[in-house]
Amino acid sequence: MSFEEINFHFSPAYRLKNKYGDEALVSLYGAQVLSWIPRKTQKESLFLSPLAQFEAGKAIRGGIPVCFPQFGSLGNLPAHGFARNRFWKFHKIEETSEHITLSLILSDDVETRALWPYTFEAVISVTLELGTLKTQLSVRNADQKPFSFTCALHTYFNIDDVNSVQISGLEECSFIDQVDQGKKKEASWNKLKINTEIDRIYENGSKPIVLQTEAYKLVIASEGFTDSVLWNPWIDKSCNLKDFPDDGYRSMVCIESGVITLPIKIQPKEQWVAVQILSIE
Ligand code: TA6
Repeated sequence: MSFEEINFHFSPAYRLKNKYGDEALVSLYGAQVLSWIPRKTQKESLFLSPLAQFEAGKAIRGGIPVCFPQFGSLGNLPAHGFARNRFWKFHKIEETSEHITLSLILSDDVETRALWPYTFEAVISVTLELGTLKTQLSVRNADQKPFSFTCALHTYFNIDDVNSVQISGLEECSFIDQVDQGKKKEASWNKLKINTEIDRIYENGSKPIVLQTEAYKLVIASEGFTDSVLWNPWIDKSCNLKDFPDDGYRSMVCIESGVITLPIKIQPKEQWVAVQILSIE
């Protein structure tokens, strides 16, 4: 196992390696996983935009952005909340013979309280095992009053070609179609094809999703997350994102684990935990 702190653009970052040769890179800024290279494929599994902006206050386009305490524009905070636009703090590193876990912590401060008037502690724990990357989000209510939040691990996957990727596990789930006025739609029951902008919030519980590309088969499982988001910006939106290549839609798909449709409410001193488990088969 190895753990190395490096400078990555404007932020400290931590390079994790396990004894099998799996590697991950996690930035202190946003507590964002930026790279995961399983030994089994020796390929980058996560998409990181070549035009990503590495500037304090801006979200890094790619990897696993942490959306907290708000998903998307479902509230009056900046899009996807503030957690991905702030420097977290190193919390701890834990190692066993089989895995290495890095934990980073974000607590409230005068800026966050001006946006979201609560005292909290959020911890992101990234665990690297053989062929598996676990990303756990825990939120503790350190306030005297209850608070509610929505969240997601907005994971960008690297794919060879959007025309050949296959996604299964969502066929039976109803979804909210964000590109059709947020209409609730019934299960499509057929193989998912991405050939236009797709932005769907599936209430799929913790049912695993399988992403099959030409290079690898990846299972996206979770515990504690109740919804999954499927997003590909396609052509027009790609051209309108300045931190994203015009043809970037061909090489990525976001499959995100979150709690979106039914906000989480925690009482003072309570803690909520959920984990996304990515496994290469
Ligand atoms: O997760 C899908 C989504 O909510 C899309 O609607 C799109 O806005 C995407 O997130 C990216 O959001 P961002 O704020 O990172 O540009």
